[in-house]
Amino acid sequence: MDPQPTRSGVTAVVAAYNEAARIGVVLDVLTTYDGFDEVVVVDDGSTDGTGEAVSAYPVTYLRIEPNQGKGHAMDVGVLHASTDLIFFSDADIVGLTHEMIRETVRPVIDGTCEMFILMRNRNIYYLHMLMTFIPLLGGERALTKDLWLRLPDRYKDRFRIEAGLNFYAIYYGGGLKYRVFKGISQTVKEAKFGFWEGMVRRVKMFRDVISAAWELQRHDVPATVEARRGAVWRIVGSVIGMFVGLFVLGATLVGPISFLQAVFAEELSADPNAPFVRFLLLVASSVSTPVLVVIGVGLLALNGLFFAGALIRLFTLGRTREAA
Ligand SMILES: Nc1nc2c(ncn2[C@@H]2O[C@H](COP(=O)(O)OP(=O)(O)OP(=O)(O)O)[C@@H](O)[C@H]2O)c(=O)[nH]1
Ligand SMILES: [Mg+2]
Repeated sequence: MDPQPTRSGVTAVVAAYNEAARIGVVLDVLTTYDGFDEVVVVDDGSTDGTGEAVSAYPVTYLRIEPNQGKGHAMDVGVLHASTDLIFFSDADIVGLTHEMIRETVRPVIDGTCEMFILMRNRNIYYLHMLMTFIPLLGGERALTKDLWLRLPDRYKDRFRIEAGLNFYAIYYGGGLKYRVFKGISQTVKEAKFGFWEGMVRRVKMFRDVISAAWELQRHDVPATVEARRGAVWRIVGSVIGMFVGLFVLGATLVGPISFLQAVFAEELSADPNAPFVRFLLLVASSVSTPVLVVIGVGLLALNGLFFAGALIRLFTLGRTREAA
Protein backbone atom coordinates (compact mmCIF):
# COMPACT_ATOMS: atom_id res chain seq x y z
CA MET A 1 0.00 0.00 0.00
CA ASP A 2 1.22 3.50 -0.82
CA PRO A 3 2.18 5.54 2.21
CA GLN A 4 -0.56 8.03 3.08
CA PRO A 5 0.33 11.63 2.43
CA THR A 6 0.72 13.69 5.56
CA ARG A 7 -2.45 15.65 6.13
CA SER A 8 -2.39 19.26 7.15
CA GLY A 9 -4.45 21.71 9.14
CA VAL A 10 -7.01 20.92 11.84
CA THR A 11 -10.29 22.71 12.54
CA ALA A 12 -12.07 22.07 15.83
CA VAL A 13 -15.86 21.89 15.41
CA VAL A 14 -18.22 22.05 18.39
CA ALA A 15 -21.95 21.48 17.83
CA ALA A 16 -23.90 22.96 20.70
CA TYR A 17 -27.52 23.02 21.71
CA ASN A 18 -28.32 24.90 24.92
CA GLU A 19 -24.85 24.54 26.43
CA ALA A 20 -24.37 28.08 27.84
CA ALA A 21 -23.48 26.71 31.26
CA ARG A 22 -20.97 24.13 30.00
CA ILE A 23 -19.37 25.20 26.73
CA GLY A 24 -16.89 27.62 28.35
CA VAL A 25 -14.97 24.77 29.99
CA VAL A 26 -14.53 23.13 26.59
CA LEU A 27 -13.59 26.35 24.77
CA ASP A 28 -10.98 27.18 27.44
CA VAL A 29 -9.15 24.04 26.31
CA LEU A 30 -9.82 24.20 22.57
CA THR A 31 -8.89 27.87 22.08
CA THR A 32 -5.57 27.48 23.92
CA TYR A 33 -4.49 24.38 21.97
CA ASP A 34 -1.71 25.33 19.55
CA GLY A 35 -2.57 22.74 16.87
CA PHE A 36 -5.90 24.14 15.62
CA ASP A 37 -6.14 26.49 12.66
CA GLU A 38 -9.65 27.51 13.74
CA VAL A 39 -12.25 26.69 16.38
CA VAL A 40 -15.81 26.73 15.04
CA VAL A 41 -18.88 26.68 17.28
CA VAL A 42 -22.16 25.81 15.60
CA ASP A 43 -25.01 27.00 17.77
CA ASP A 44 -28.03 24.99 16.74
CA GLY A 45 -30.92 27.27 17.64
CA SER A 46 -30.06 27.45 21.35
CA THR A 47 -32.44 29.46 23.50
CA ASP A 48 -30.34 29.65 26.68
CA GLY A 49 -27.72 32.25 25.73
CA THR A 50 -25.13 29.86 24.35
CA GLY A 51 -24.20 32.61 21.84
CA GLU A 52 -23.32 35.07 24.64
CA ALA A 53 -21.29 32.44 26.47
CA VAL A 54 -19.28 31.84 23.30
CA SER A 55 -18.74 35.53 22.48
CA ALA A 56 -15.91 35.82 25.03
CA TYR A 57 -13.78 33.33 23.04
CA PRO A 58 -11.70 33.69 19.85
CA VAL A 59 -13.86 31.31 17.83
CA THR A 60 -15.91 31.39 14.63
CA TYR A 61 -19.53 31.43 15.69
CA LEU A 62 -22.17 30.06 13.29
CA ARG A 63 -25.84 29.96 14.16
CA ILE A 64 -28.57 27.74 12.76
CA GLU A 65 -32.21 28.49 13.32
CA PRO A 66 -34.35 26.68 14.25
CA ASN A 67 -32.70 23.65 15.90
CA GLN A 68 -31.96 20.89 13.36
CA GLY A 69 -29.96 18.31 15.29
CA LYS A 70 -26.35 17.42 15.95
CA GLY A 71 -25.41 15.80 12.62
CA HIS A 72 -26.57 18.76 10.57
CA ALA A 73 -24.78 21.24 12.85
CA MET A 74 -21.55 19.26 12.49
CA ASP A 75 -22.00 19.35 8.70
CA VAL A 76 -22.31 23.13 8.76
CA GLY A 77 -19.08 23.32 10.78
CA VAL A 78 -17.15 20.96 8.48
CA LEU A 79 -18.28 22.70 5.30
CA HIS A 80 -17.04 25.97 6.78
CA ALA A 81 -13.61 24.47 7.56
CA SER A 82 -10.77 24.86 5.06
CA THR A 83 -8.40 22.26 6.58
CA ASP A 84 -7.82 18.58 5.71
CA LEU A 85 -8.66 17.47 9.24
CA ILE A 86 -11.49 18.01 11.68
CA PHE A 87 -11.53 17.56 15.45
CA PHE A 88 -15.05 17.24 16.88
CA SER A 89 -15.81 17.89 20.49
CA ASP A 90 -19.10 17.83 22.38
CA ALA A 91 -19.87 21.03 24.25
CA ASP A 92 -20.67 19.38 27.58
CA ILE A 93 -17.47 17.60 28.56
CA VAL A 94 -15.13 18.18 31.48
CA GLY A 95 -11.51 17.09 31.77
CA LEU A 96 -10.36 17.31 28.15
CA THR A 97 -6.64 18.14 27.97
CA HIS A 98 -4.24 19.29 25.24
CA GLU A 99 -2.41 15.99 25.55
CA MET A 100 -5.62 14.04 24.86
CA ILE A 101 -6.30 16.19 21.80
CA ARG A 102 -2.74 15.69 20.56
CA GLU A 103 -2.98 11.91 20.95
CA THR A 104 -6.31 11.87 19.14
CA VAL A 105 -5.22 14.02 16.21
CA ARG A 106 -1.71 12.60 15.65
CA PRO A 107 -2.67 9.17 14.17
CA VAL A 108 -4.95 10.88 11.65
CA ILE A 109 -2.30 13.42 10.65
CA ASP A 110 0.31 10.76 10.03
CA GLY A 111 -2.15 8.47 8.21
CA THR A 112 -2.19 5.58 10.71
CA CYS A 113 -5.99 5.68 10.48
CA GLU A 114 -8.64 7.95 9.02
CA MET A 115 -10.54 8.52 12.24
CA PHE A 116 -9.46 8.36 15.88
CA ILE A 117 -12.04 8.30 18.65
CA LEU A 118 -11.34 9.56 22.13
CA MET A 119 -13.48 7.35 24.35
CA ARG A 120 -14.41 8.63 27.79
CA ASN A 121 -13.62 6.18 30.52
CA ARG A 122 -16.51 4.28 32.00
CA ASN A 123 -16.12 1.76 34.78
CA ILE A 124 -17.27 -1.19 32.70
CA TYR A 125 -14.49 -0.62 30.17
CA TYR A 126 -12.03 -2.21 32.62
CA LEU A 127 -13.04 -5.39 30.88
CA HIS A 128 -11.11 -4.60 27.76
CA MET A 129 -12.83 -7.31 25.79
CA LEU A 130 -16.15 -5.57 26.33
CA MET A 131 -15.03 -2.74 24.06
CA THR A 132 -15.58 -5.04 21.09
CA PHE A 133 -19.29 -4.94 21.80
CA ILE A 134 -19.65 -1.31 22.81
CA PRO A 135 -20.48 1.08 20.01
CA LEU A 136 -17.79 3.74 19.75
CA LEU A 137 -20.16 6.68 19.87
CA GLY A 138 -18.05 9.28 21.67
CA GLY A 139 -18.36 12.83 20.36
CA GLU A 140 -14.63 13.62 20.64
CA ARG A 141 -12.88 12.41 17.51
CA ALA A 142 -10.43 13.43 14.80
CA LEU A 143 -11.02 12.55 11.16
CA THR A 144 -10.30 13.63 7.62
CA LYS A 145 -12.65 16.04 5.91
CA ASP A 146 -12.59 13.55 3.01
CA LEU A 147 -14.19 10.88 5.20
CA TRP A 148 -16.90 13.35 6.16
CA LEU A 149 -17.60 14.17 2.51
CA ARG A 150 -17.72 10.46 1.59
CA LEU A 151 -20.47 9.79 4.14
CA PRO A 152 -23.95 10.03 2.57
CA ASP A 153 -26.08 12.93 3.81
CA ARG A 154 -28.74 10.58 5.20
CA TYR A 155 -26.37 9.77 8.06
CA LYS A 156 -25.53 13.43 8.80
CA ASP A 157 -28.72 13.67 10.73
CA ARG A 158 -29.17 14.11 14.49
CA PHE A 159 -27.50 11.27 16.45
CA ARG A 160 -27.15 9.00 13.40
CA ILE A 161 -23.85 10.64 12.67
CA GLU A 162 -21.38 8.72 14.86
CA ALA A 163 -22.60 5.27 13.75
CA GLY A 164 -22.40 6.41 10.11
CA LEU A 165 -18.88 7.77 10.48
CA ASN A 166 -17.61 4.60 12.18
CA PHE A 167 -19.04 2.38 9.47
CA TYR A 168 -17.68 4.47 6.61
CA ALA A 169 -14.23 4.74 8.22
CA ILE A 170 -14.06 0.94 8.41
CA TYR A 171 -15.61 -0.04 5.06
CA TYR A 172 -14.97 2.98 2.83
CA GLY A 173 -11.99 4.64 4.45
CA GLY A 174 -8.62 4.29 6.06
CA GLY A 175 -9.95 2.60 9.23
CA LEU A 176 -10.65 3.80 12.73
CA LYS A 177 -8.82 3.51 16.02
CA TYR A 178 -9.77 4.54 19.52
CA ARG A 179 -8.36 4.93 22.98
CA VAL A 180 -10.05 5.12 26.35
CA PHE A 181 -8.90 8.18 28.30
CA LYS A 182 -9.33 8.55 32.02
CA GLY A 183 -10.36 11.82 33.65
CA ILE A 184 -12.87 13.02 31.09
CA SER A 185 -16.57 13.11 31.80
CA GLN A 186 -19.75 14.81 30.64
CA THR A 187 -23.13 16.03 31.73
CA VAL A 188 -25.90 13.59 30.89
CA LYS A 189 -29.15 14.66 29.27
CA GLU A 190 -31.18 13.97 32.41
CA ALA A 191 -29.08 16.54 34.31
CA LYS A 192 -29.33 19.12 31.51
CA PHE A 193 -33.00 18.89 30.64
CA GLY A 194 -34.59 17.32 33.73
CA PHE A 195 -35.32 13.65 34.18
CA TRP A 196 -38.31 13.14 31.89
CA GLU A 197 -37.24 15.36 29.00
CA GLY A 198 -33.75 13.87 29.30
CA MET A 199 -35.17 10.36 29.08
CA VAL A 200 -37.26 11.24 26.03
CA ARG A 201 -34.17 12.70 24.35
CA ARG A 202 -32.17 9.58 25.27
CA VAL A 203 -34.79 7.28 23.73
CA LYS A 204 -34.76 9.40 20.56
CA MET A 205 -30.96 9.18 20.50
CA PHE A 206 -31.12 5.36 20.75
CA ARG A 207 -33.68 5.34 17.97
CA ASP A 208 -31.32 7.38 15.77
CA VAL A 209 -28.35 5.10 16.49
CA ILE A 210 -30.29 1.88 15.93
CA SER A 211 -31.98 3.08 12.75
CA ALA A 212 -28.61 4.20 11.37
CA ALA A 213 -26.96 0.87 12.24
CA TRP A 214 -29.83 -1.04 10.64
CA GLU A 215 -29.72 1.02 7.46
CA LEU A 216 -25.93 0.76 7.24
CA GLN A 217 -26.09 -3.04 7.47
CA ARG A 218 -28.89 -3.26 4.89
CA HIS A 219 -27.69 -0.80 2.30
CA ASP A 220 -24.06 0.08 2.79
CA VAL A 221 -22.13 -3.16 3.31
CA PRO A 222 -19.71 -3.42 0.35
CA ALA A 223 -20.39 -6.30 -2.06
CA THR A 224 -17.13 -8.13 -1.21
CA VAL A 225 -17.88 -8.02 2.52
CA GLU A 226 -21.43 -9.22 1.88
CA ALA A 227 -20.04 -12.10 -0.23
CA ARG A 228 -17.50 -12.97 2.46
CA ARG A 229 -20.25 -13.11 5.11
CA GLY A 230 -22.28 -15.38 2.78
CA ALA A 231 -19.29 -17.70 2.38
CA VAL A 232 -18.78 -17.87 6.16
CA TRP A 233 -22.44 -18.84 6.64
CA ARG A 234 -22.11 -21.54 3.98
CA ILE A 235 -19.04 -22.88 5.77
CA VAL A 236 -20.94 -23.04 9.06
CA GLY A 237 -23.91 -24.73 7.35
CA SER A 238 -21.78 -27.29 5.54
CA VAL A 239 -19.85 -28.23 8.71
CA ILE A 240 -23.18 -28.89 10.44
CA GLY A 241 -24.27 -30.93 7.40
CA MET A 242 -21.08 -33.03 7.53
CA PHE A 243 -21.66 -33.71 11.24
CA VAL A 244 -25.19 -34.93 10.50
CA GLY A 245 -23.72 -37.18 7.75
CA LEU A 246 -21.19 -38.62 10.23
CA PHE A 247 -23.99 -39.11 12.76
CA VAL A 248 -26.02 -41.12 10.26
CA LEU A 249 -22.98 -43.24 9.25
CA GLY A 250 -22.14 -43.84 12.92
CA ALA A 251 -25.71 -45.08 13.36
CA THR A 252 -25.34 -47.63 10.55
CA LEU A 253 -22.05 -48.94 11.97
CA VAL A 254 -23.42 -49.63 15.45
CA GLY A 255 -26.93 -50.39 14.35
CA PRO A 256 -29.35 -47.42 14.26
CA ILE A 257 -31.47 -48.36 17.25
CA SER A 258 -28.63 -49.08 19.70
CA PHE A 259 -26.74 -45.99 18.39
CA LEU A 260 -29.69 -43.73 19.18
CA GLN A 261 -30.18 -45.43 22.54
CA ALA A 262 -26.52 -44.80 23.39
CA VAL A 263 -26.52 -41.15 22.23
CA PHE A 264 -29.79 -40.29 23.97
CA ALA A 265 -29.27 -42.54 27.02
CA GLU A 266 -29.64 -39.62 29.45
CA GLU A 267 -32.87 -38.37 27.90
CA LEU A 268 -34.31 -41.89 27.82
CA SER A 269 -33.47 -42.61 31.45
CA ALA A 270 -35.16 -39.34 32.46
CA ASP A 271 -38.18 -40.03 30.27
CA PRO A 272 -38.41 -43.35 28.38
CA ASN A 273 -41.10 -41.76 26.19
CA ALA A 274 -39.20 -38.55 25.28
CA PRO A 275 -41.10 -37.56 22.10
CA PHE A 276 -38.12 -36.40 19.99
CA VAL A 277 -36.08 -39.56 20.75
CA ARG A 278 -39.15 -41.74 20.14
CA PHE A 279 -39.57 -40.04 16.77
CA LEU A 280 -35.90 -40.71 15.83
CA LEU A 281 -36.21 -44.36 16.92
CA LEU A 282 -39.35 -44.74 14.81
CA VAL A 283 -37.58 -43.30 11.75
CA ALA A 284 -34.50 -45.49 12.40
CA SER A 285 -36.54 -48.68 12.69
CA SER A 286 -38.35 -48.01 9.41
CA VAL A 287 -35.24 -47.20 7.30
CA SER A 288 -32.98 -50.00 6.09
CA THR A 289 -29.22 -49.91 6.64
CA PRO A 290 -28.28 -49.48 2.93
CA VAL A 291 -30.59 -46.45 2.71
CA LEU A 292 -28.94 -44.96 5.83
CA VAL A 293 -25.49 -45.51 4.29
CA VAL A 294 -26.57 -43.73 1.09
CA ILE A 295 -28.02 -40.81 3.13
CA GLY A 296 -24.90 -40.55 5.32
CA VAL A 297 -22.42 -40.71 2.45
CA GLY A 298 -24.58 -38.32 0.41
CA LEU A 299 -24.72 -35.75 3.23
CA LEU A 300 -20.99 -36.02 3.81
CA ALA A 301 -20.09 -35.71 0.13
CA LEU A 302 -22.49 -32.86 -0.69
CA ASN A 303 -21.56 -30.82 2.37
CA GLY A 304 -17.89 -31.55 1.76
CA LEU A 305 -18.31 -30.02 -1.70
CA PHE A 306 -20.18 -26.98 -0.30
CA PHE A 307 -17.48 -26.60 2.33
CA ALA A 308 -14.65 -26.67 -0.22
CA GLY A 309 -16.52 -24.28 -2.54
CA ALA A 310 -17.18 -21.76 0.24
CA LEU A 311 -13.58 -21.99 1.43
CA ILE A 312 -12.23 -21.30 -2.06
CA ARG A 313 -14.68 -18.37 -2.40
CA LEU A 314 -13.51 -16.94 0.91
CA PHE A 315 -9.89 -17.30 -0.11
CA THR A 316 -10.33 -15.64 -3.52
CA LEU A 317 -12.39 -12.83 -1.97
CA GLY A 318 -9.60 -12.19 0.49
CA ARG A 319 -7.09 -11.95 -2.35
CA THR A 320 -9.24 -9.54 -4.39
CA ARG A 321 -9.54 -7.27 -1.40
CA GLU A 322 -5.83 -7.19 -0.68
CA ALA A 323 -4.97 -6.45 -4.29
CA ALA A 324 -7.47 -3.58 -4.53
N1 LIG B 1 -26.12 21.18 17.13
C1 LIG B 1 -26.74 20.39 17.97
N2 LIG B 1 -26.02 19.83 18.91
C2 LIG B 1 -26.68 19.03 19.74
C3 LIG B 1 -28.05 18.78 19.68
N3 LIG B 1 -28.36 17.94 20.66
C4 LIG B 1 -27.19 17.70 21.31
N4 LIG B 1 -26.20 18.39 20.76
C5 LIG B 1 -24.81 18.49 21.16
O1 LIG B 1 -24.19 17.25 20.96
C6 LIG B 1 -23.36 16.95 22.07
C7 LIG B 1 -23.76 15.65 22.67
O2 LIG B 1 -25.13 15.70 23.02
P1 LIG B 1 -25.67 15.00 24.29
O3 LIG B 1 -27.14 15.27 24.34
O4 LIG B 1 -24.85 15.39 25.46
O5 LIG B 1 -25.48 13.49 23.91
P2 LIG B 1 -24.52 12.41 24.53
O6 LIG B 1 -23.36 13.04 25.17
O7 LIG B 1 -24.26 11.44 23.47
O8 LIG B 1 -25.46 11.71 25.56
P3 LIG B 1 -25.59 11.90 27.18
O9 LIG B 1 -25.18 10.58 27.74
O10 LIG B 1 -26.99 12.20 27.50
O11 LIG B 1 -24.73 13.05 27.54
C8 LIG B 1 -23.43 18.14 23.01
O12 LIG B 1 -22.37 19.01 22.72
C9 LIG B 1 -24.74 18.80 22.62
O13 LIG B 1 -24.74 20.18 22.83
C10 LIG B 1 -28.79 19.40 18.65
O14 LIG B 1 -29.99 19.27 18.52
N5 LIG B 1 -28.07 20.20 17.82
MG1 LIG C 1 -23.45 14.61 26.68
